[in-house]
Amino acid sequence: MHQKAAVILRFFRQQSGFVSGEQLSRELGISRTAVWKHISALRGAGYRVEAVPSRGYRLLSSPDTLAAEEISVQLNSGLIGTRLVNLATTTSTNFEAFRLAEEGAGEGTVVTAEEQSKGKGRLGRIWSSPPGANLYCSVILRPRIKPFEAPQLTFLSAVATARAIEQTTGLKPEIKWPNDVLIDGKKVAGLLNEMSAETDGINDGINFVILGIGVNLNMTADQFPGDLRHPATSLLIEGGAKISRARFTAFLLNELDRLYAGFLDHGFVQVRREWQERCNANGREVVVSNHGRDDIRGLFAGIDGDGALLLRHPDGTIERILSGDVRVL
Ligand code: BT5
Repeated sequence: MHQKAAVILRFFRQQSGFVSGEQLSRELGISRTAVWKHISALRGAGYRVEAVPSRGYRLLSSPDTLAAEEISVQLNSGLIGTRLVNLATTTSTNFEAFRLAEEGAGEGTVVTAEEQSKGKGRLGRIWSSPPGANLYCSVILRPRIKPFEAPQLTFLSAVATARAIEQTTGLKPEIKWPNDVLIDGKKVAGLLNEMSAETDGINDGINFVILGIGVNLNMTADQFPGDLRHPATSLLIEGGAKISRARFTAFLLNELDRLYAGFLDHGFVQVRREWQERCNANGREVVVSNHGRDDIRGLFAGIDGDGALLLRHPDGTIERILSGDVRVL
């Protein structure tokens, strides 16, 4: 979006009601004809703007996009979202964010996309990403932690996503270890952490971490592929109301910002507590399947300080599990 058009939008939002063409032309230092051209461009981008000759312009509605201008006006974060990059289409926002991070993009940069042609799940799986329906975003972080601590950050995105769902819909999401957010047992969001690190054994450290977050917002039942591993849903299906994607994204980034600040100051303890409160498996019997190995059955006993799943066996011993799929029995 042209920078002047973005400024006009900001005026509309600060001043409810009409903004005169004369004021816009004065404040922006451009002619009334130029103002009119930017208004036309905004209309072309899906904004409904009323024009009344003696009064000026008034914003009636905004399109449901993830445009940076739409998200940033609703952000109150300190770090996350300081730079917002929205792509009309991309292979994967994680891939784009990784590339930007390698080129030096700053901590807190967020890449969103209207659609992904190769949305990534774990282990080479595909994340279904139809256009204009959902949130696909990737956040660049550069924490000074050790590579083995990086998985803890997935728990931040899970808690931030659960909070944002609660705040925007009133629905009660649950978190499933390690990276799913569920509503009523159905997957509504998936998280994918990726990292670039030095692991030479001497100066082990993280270059950056990409937090990939996919949330099904306005996806309809017919848009889900037929061969999903687990039942899936969207906030529209569960709550019956369309979600403003930009508003949801701003809520999510605001929460992630708070959680990340807390993580940097106090470590994993607080996030872990909230994550465990929101977990779907507390004290329940679960089966963990771990890619080719035999399924393991036991009682879910929470997560440890590294984020590993703790499974209690009938003889009382506790097993730490670092990866796998959990099913509550
Ligand atoms: C995940 O993988 O749940 C991680 C998904 C991360 C997606 C985000 S979107 C933004 C960012 N950019 C990316 O490219 N990725 C991240 P996993 O646990 O492996 O689950 C993948 C499985 O979930 C698939 O094999 C399908 O069975 C199912 N699935 C695919 N699309 C889905 C969807 N939209 N909603 C629910 N389930 C889905």
